[in-house]
Amino acid sequence: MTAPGKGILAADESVATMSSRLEQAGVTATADSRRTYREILTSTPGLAGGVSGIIFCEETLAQVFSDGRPFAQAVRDLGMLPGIKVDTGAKPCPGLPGETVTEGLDGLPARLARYAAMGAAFAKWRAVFTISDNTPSWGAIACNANALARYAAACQEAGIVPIVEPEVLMTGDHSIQRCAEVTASVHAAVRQQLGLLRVDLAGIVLKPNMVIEGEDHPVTATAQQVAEATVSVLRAWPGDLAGIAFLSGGQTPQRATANLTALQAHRTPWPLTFSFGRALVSPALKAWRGDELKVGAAQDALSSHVNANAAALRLRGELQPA
Ligand code: 5MM
Repeated sequence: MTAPGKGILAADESVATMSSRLEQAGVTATADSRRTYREILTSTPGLAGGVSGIIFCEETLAQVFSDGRPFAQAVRDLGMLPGIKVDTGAKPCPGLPGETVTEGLDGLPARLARYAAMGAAFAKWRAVFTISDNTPSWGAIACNANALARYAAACQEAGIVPIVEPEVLMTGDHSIQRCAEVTASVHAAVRQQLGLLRVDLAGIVLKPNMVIEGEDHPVTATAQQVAEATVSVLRAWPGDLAGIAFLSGGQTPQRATANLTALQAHRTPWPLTFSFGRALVSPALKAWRGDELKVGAAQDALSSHVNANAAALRLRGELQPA
């Protein structure tokens, strides 16, 4: 999953999110249009050159390619690993108005056994934190960190590699410094809970947000500032973590790639790669719009963004100080 020069493609939008993105692109949302779109992405020629694994949602993992092969099998045949999002979404957190807790722990071991039998090699769980004057609260941080750790422990017992995704959203007008403080607090709680549940850090991939200003903040940080602030927060993680794969969080594809490039200039004990969703697939969806004559254009768009990010990873050796 953290092979040199490769990242992870996040194509695990929930049915609701995927449907709304398809409708916005002028495509009627059905189980089959969601399937077709995921097959177009997955079968992009040469994708395995820059992508080690693809995350799907449960619906896609249960679907088949147009030639009848289950998605998990087709992905493996193409030289990548199939993964599955196993949380059931961020839901209102009782007692904490306006905040969420990510659910999906009930029955998780049985579901993980089923996903493993369907061919899933890894899993993903995303906790979501919003920055405002009084959020995230310690309560929201604590219960989401505990759920992430329980999920990760269950994955390791099931022989599935967990991607642990604590996402501090870009929504808001906060500064990059405030994002750094909140991200550091969230990570500290996640590390503590992973430790309490004896999760083997060498067997997890952390999927964090980059440390970046809120989307309504008046000043846009440079890629070097984002990289510096991000690595400063991440240095609290021990060196035995298997790898760090960033989400894009609503950054433009160009900014996400520039920031990923700047991150490669920092010497770290773990690989710093990408697990982007929107920053990889948005241009492809825009190019496709449900038109079968545009499948090639959609795949070219995905390829070009995957290749740009994979190229950034290959700069690691060159950009780091000797
Ligand atoms: C692809 O989107 C994933 C699932 O979102 P929903 O369950 O809300 O539909 C999401 O978890 C994604 O994997 C991460 O947020 C990273 O995606 P971005 O677009 O932020 O890189």
